[in-house]
Amino acid sequence: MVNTVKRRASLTTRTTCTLVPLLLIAAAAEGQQVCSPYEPTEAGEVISSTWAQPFERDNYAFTVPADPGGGYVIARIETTAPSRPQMRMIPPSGQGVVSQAAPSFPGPSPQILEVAFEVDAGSTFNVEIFEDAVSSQGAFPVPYTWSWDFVSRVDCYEPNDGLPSDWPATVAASRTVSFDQVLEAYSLAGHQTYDIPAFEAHSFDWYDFTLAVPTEIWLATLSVPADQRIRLRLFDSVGGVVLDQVAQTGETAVIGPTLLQPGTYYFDLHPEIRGEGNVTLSEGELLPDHFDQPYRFIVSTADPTSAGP
Ligand SMILES: [Ca+2]
Repeated sequence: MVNTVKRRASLTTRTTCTLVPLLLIAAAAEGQQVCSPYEPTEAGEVISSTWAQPFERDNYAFTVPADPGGGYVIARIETTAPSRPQMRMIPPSGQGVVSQAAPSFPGPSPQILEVAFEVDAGSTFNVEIFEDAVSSQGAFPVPYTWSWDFVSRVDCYEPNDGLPSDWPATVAASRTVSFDQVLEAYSLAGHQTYDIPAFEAHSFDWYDFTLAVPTEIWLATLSVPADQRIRLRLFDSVGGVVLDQVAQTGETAVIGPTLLQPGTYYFDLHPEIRGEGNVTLSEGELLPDHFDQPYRFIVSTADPTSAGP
């Protein structure tokens, strides 16, 4: 096969994360981090090649930029009918495939297969592009073009992962947040294997705050992706659960007021229902809401649901 490879600008849309002033209302524990803004990285390729014979499989690989929040990849393959394209995206673990899909057959020409799937920072995917042996021998070589585009989702709090059962290592990467500010992050988690399990470290987001005096606190999600059911839990400094609330799918949660004594507290926002991790756009599936919609939350010293002054 002879490949032509072109770099192109991705479909990335620019987002900005909520900046947190470094001057915190309460003292942050030593060594803890706050929001770290970064610019989204654009990445993608367009590759044209041919299958020389039926069943031919061409192998490729790509590496997602190391943007801490990760994002998603849209991969697309186009060929002339009746050749039927298939692709496999093999995640870092090498176990299983992110997608193995083909358009309906017989379909229109060109035959297009387009998928989207969540990716972690810096992940490398092996790619297989193959012909489904639909065309007659005389039709070869059959040209095809495939592409991938990375859509970065800026999350200035990532990486802030950890499994609750690993306490205290759980909160080693926790991010310190300010009071009374609307904060924004994404609940994307990339494919390390075929699935994105709900109970893996990288499916959790950890935050913390420290109180110098007894304070009434509200914890709330202000908006969440429509396809996720997000759990909000507050822990004390040694990992004891103080508060725990699971909203309905797509609905926000408010906990408070709760009178908390001085000390450091940790909380996590975790999708108990994650939504789809990959979809086939060329089959009419839509991008899952959590691919493009962040969740917004607040740690408030006043009722965040009441009208402001
Ligand atoms: Ca996280």
